[in-house]
Amino acid sequence: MNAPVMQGLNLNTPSYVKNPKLIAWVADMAALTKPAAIYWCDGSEEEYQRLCQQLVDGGTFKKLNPAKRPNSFLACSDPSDVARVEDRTYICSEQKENAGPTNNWMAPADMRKLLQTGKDGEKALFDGCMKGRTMYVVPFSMGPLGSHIAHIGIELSDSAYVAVNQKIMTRMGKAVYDVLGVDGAFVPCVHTVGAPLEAGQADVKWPCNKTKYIVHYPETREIWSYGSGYGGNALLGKKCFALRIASNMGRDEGWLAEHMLILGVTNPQGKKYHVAAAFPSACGKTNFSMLVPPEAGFAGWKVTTIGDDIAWVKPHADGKMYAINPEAGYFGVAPGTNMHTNPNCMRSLDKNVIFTNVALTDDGDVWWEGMEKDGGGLPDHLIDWQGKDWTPAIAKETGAKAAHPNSRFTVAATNNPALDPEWDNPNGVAIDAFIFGGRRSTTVPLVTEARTWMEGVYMAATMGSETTAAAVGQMGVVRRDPFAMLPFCGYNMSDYFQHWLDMEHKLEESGHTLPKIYCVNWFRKGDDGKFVWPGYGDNMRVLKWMIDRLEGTATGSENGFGVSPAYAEINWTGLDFSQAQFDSVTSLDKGAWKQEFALHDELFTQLAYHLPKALVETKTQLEQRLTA
Ligand code: SAT
Ligand code: MN
Repeated sequence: MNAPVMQGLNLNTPSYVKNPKLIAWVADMAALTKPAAIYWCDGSEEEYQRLCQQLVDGGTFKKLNPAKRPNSFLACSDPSDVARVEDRTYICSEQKENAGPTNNWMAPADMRKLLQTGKDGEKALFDGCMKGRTMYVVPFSMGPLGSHIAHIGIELSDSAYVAVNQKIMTRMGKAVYDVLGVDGAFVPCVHTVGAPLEAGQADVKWPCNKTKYIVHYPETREIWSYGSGYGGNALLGKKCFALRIASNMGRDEGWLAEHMLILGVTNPQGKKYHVAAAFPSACGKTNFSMLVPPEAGFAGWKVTTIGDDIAWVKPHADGKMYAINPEAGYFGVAPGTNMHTNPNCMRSLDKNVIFTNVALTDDGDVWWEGMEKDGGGLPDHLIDWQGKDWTPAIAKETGAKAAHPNSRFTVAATNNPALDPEWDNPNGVAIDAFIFGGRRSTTVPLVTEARTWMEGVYMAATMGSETTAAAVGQMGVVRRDPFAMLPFCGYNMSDYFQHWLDMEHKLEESGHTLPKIYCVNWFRKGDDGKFVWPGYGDNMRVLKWMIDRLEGTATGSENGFGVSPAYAEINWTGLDFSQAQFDSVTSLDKGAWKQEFALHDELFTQLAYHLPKALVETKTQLEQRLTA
């Protein structure tokens, strides 16, 4: 152990931590936040069990019935702290233009006053914010340890809930320090629930603060998070690092940090393809990444998961784009998950899971809306996510949900029976196709292949989606969500478009055929307001058409937007889906597209600064083809 650095507080630095910059930073942060103790996580199983028990003792965790859900826990948050807070999320670049019109911005100097140094006699938010609490030092690698694509972060947090979640979500532990060495680089991430404890004051089970700040300094690659203990606000490796900070790294270094699942799809002949797909939060990325092909008509086809939420994609000297999943676990949406929608996920959740904001059954297990479809029907009685009694009668009368719509499970990737053998390969997997999809009840067809890289980038850039419960705010309104990155792109969105356009030339130089780009929409609704496309496992039918296109066996037809399948090109074995139904999910309505292009115009007006001219030209061409 090193000698104490701070007055009155022992840093307790373990001897295996040898990075002076890291040690000095921890000392500085301890001096600012004034925790009662510092604990360096080693990532061991023993430590995980000990911290979970501590969370049980403190009331944050409830241990589930080990006969039903071994080694699993339920946490229920403060009702005000249930999702990402986009209006409290800031990109503090030196120049406002570099954050762009889609991000909240404050000058870094002003933000530092607010968070760190104080101003006009007012105390800084982080000053003493960890009083009475333990500061956990959480070392993690985003990506396989030591991979040339991976990066290291260190999260300082006063939440043990964060420490145990990070153990599942990242490669967390001692071994990170071996990679970091004496002078390795790391992304400093400081997180506090913003609820200091005065001497003798009892803690609450989910401490948080009404005031919230989720702050990124892209130039210095720092993350500061205040006031929330939930998901992407607090598990800083995820959206804050792996997307907002990493997108900045990617722009500077020539790679991509994307809100994408990665899957492997193997045909009956054993040939394997890799696909990366972007959808907004809570639009089925986890389901798609764990897809089980229909039994009938797809014998020998196999889908395997590499990642369910984030992809780091790097062009390689061999002319291909290689992707890794920087995460090591899944923080997925529970409601709607069942044996029909995602059997692999249900099996992943058998044991060793942390659940947040789902309901508790009378026999000490968990429940959420959608589980009734697995044969059991509705349970007679539950304790809902807010600790209140729930019965089918109460639900009918009040509409109360047993589980919060953004309730989540945290589970290790290794629990997934469909885990791809390459998921941990430090070199990543070569991507054959990118898919972009939004949640649109009208207008956007089931599947379209972009004719060119340029048109694919256009489709992704102008993507719209109906909002979900994953972020605080109104649900179900269509907003533009370029590349499903609207809340996650850590720099100017128009520069990000240009970065994507530049990839074409990077790869062309090495003589490679680029990945194909597809636009999909599983969510078209009929006149009855119901989804027409069955989705889930049946999305395999669309995926197979894409593979046929890659192999050159499907011709498709040009529809102005791009290339779409003919009805006869889709394998319909085992599904009763008529030509008329197919037409209703693939049709292009001229009137609707006129309105759609007006929305693209609005987006382009908002993004006018640095907007690539090529996108505006592409719009003119597509508009002529689609609405003429
Ligand atoms: O809260 S998270 O950002 O982790 C999940 C999501 O919104 O996609
Ligand atoms: Mn996500």
